[in-house]
Amino acid sequence: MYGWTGRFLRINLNKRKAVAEKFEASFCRSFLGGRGFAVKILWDELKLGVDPLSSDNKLVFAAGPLTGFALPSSGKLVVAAKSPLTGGYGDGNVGSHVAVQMRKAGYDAVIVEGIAEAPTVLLVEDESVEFLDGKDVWGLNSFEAEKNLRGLYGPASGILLIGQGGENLVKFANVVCQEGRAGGRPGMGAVMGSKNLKAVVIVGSSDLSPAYPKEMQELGSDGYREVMTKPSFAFWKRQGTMMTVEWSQEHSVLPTCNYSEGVFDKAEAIGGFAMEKIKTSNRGCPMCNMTCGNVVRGCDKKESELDYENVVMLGSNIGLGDLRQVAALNRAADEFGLDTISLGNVLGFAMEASEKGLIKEKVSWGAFKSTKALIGDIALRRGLGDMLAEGVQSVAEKLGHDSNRWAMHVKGLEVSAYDCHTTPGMALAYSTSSIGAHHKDAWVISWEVKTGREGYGVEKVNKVIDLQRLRAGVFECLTVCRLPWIEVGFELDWYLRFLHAATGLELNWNNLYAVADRVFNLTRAFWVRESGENWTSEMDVPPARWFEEPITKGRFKGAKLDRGKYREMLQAYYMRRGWDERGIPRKSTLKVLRLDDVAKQLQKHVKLLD
Ligand code: PTT
Ligand code: SF4
Repeated sequence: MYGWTGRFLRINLNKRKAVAEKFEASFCRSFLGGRGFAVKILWDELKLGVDPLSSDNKLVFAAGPLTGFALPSSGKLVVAAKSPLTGGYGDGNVGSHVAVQMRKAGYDAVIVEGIAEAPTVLLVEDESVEFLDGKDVWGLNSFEAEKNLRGLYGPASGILLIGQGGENLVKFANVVCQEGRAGGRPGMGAVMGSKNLKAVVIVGSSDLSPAYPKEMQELGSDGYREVMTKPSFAFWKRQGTMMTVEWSQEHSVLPTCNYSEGVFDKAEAIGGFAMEKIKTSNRGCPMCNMTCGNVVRGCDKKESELDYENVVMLGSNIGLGDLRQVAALNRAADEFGLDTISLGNVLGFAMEASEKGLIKEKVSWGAFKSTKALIGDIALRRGLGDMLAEGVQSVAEKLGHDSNRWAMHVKGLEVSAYDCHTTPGMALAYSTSSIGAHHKDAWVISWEVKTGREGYGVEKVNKVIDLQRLRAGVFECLTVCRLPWIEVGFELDWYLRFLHAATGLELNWNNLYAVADRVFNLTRAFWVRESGENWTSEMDVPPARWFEEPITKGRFKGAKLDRGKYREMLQAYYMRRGWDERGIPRKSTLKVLRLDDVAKQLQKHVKLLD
């Protein structure tokens, strides 16, 4: 087998045991890697109804067949588990030296089981696995802990870790690394914390062997060169994802004050051009020449790496229009290891709840100092912070008074940084995403804004599915960064050529879409199995605010979504996916995708239609 190492490393923290396991070539062809491997492992191995923060949950770090080769933007992996935030399938994609080192150590994935007795650092050096005492780094923020570990294991080591947010089981804690890379929005950091695992350190020493080494080398250099010749490359290096702030403002989709508006009075002050004025350098993931992390100094004098989502959620969505202050909040989130999207969402919700008198604490829009203090309280679970650490769905359940109508989440995962009062297609993308309201599976909004945002027609459904195939399927299984394709127009066929050189397989797009559909349906099956007969199509409906409270500012003043039309669009989506009216895959759909065993299993928990 070429391309894949053909081995998983299974770690049992209770028993302090590590076993390398081989897997079959047919497994690779069916699930490809990354999210595909992760969801298959979790489907097969997790008991139904397992508590996500218990010893029985498993944390999977999975790479793809291109990871670690000298190919554009290929230094990423997927981190996955049953989510403590949503109760469903959860994952995230993070750029990290761990991705490269894990493959060089000879593994396509690391599966972590059980709970360590005391804080632990897992050290993997090729075949050697050690369970090190982690008490010196437990309690440190992620920057301090990483510096400490890097001092011990060298600059080339791969290190993925959690901050105090993960240690304290904040439901939206993520895993972080390299002072500004982060992933696993639905609480993957909390799962790691529940296992008493502060950090994973991997050092690998073997070279990966592709099927066609010469072809691989040539394609790699040609690919990097091609990326750099794209007309938008230079501007991308200047602003990265930050250019989207101005775009969102222009198109009235910039989340503002808990998604009550789509424009922000101070958008310019937190936009890409404002960022350029204070930018000091670029950082990025391994194997990437597009390095898009914009490093600035915040008002706390510390460095902070700015991306669109971070700035919007900790800026306009909480009414804060000072970029250096936003940068300081973002730095705090990275230090504590809290997902910035869910954090900004929870903070915006708390500000609105405070304004409406639903909580006694004063949490004001745009107030920097008290917000920074509240972030600390969330990470350390103090006072109001303890309640907010459970995520917006749970807080709304506690507060009542119809606050669930403006709790901005789908299936428990807080909405990312695009307001959908005027974009039904994006609302559908959020609502049908594999992990809850994340934009990663189908960022349809840019197409929708260009081609007509009013419609709820089948062309939008088709576009969402096409994007889900590519983004949720192909990119998350390959685990390579999708930004070269989206942002500078690096053509998709490069990935077929890369796959050929790496694996020796002549794969075409139909082959890859079949994998994507298989993985997407298996992910849906995971959610449905957990919910059983409680599963309904309501799970795929976006927050009530977008249907009930029109925006009051900007050129789309008065606009909101239409519930009846949304439901029709959702049914069209289900039909095209081969799912029934509840959004559950039909037996025939699972059969075509060679998931007959999944259908058999699922039928024990919910009635499947033919
Ligand atoms: C991703 C989500 C995003 S999406 C952002 S900014 W973005 C936030 N970044 C956070 C952060 O930073 N610190 C923090 N404490 N929490 C954060 N939460 C948010 O997490 C990221 C880039 C970006 S920047 C994007 S769009 C692309 N995402 C990709 C993806 O999902 N898949 C893929 N194959 N390629 C991608 N390329 C891009 O990667 P989640 P990163 Mg990310 C500081 O994690 O859970 O998937 O949520 O990993 O290495 O930081 O790169 O405007
Ligand atoms: Fe990482 Fe940005 Fe490069 Fe993608 S483009 S691999 S997110 S640095």
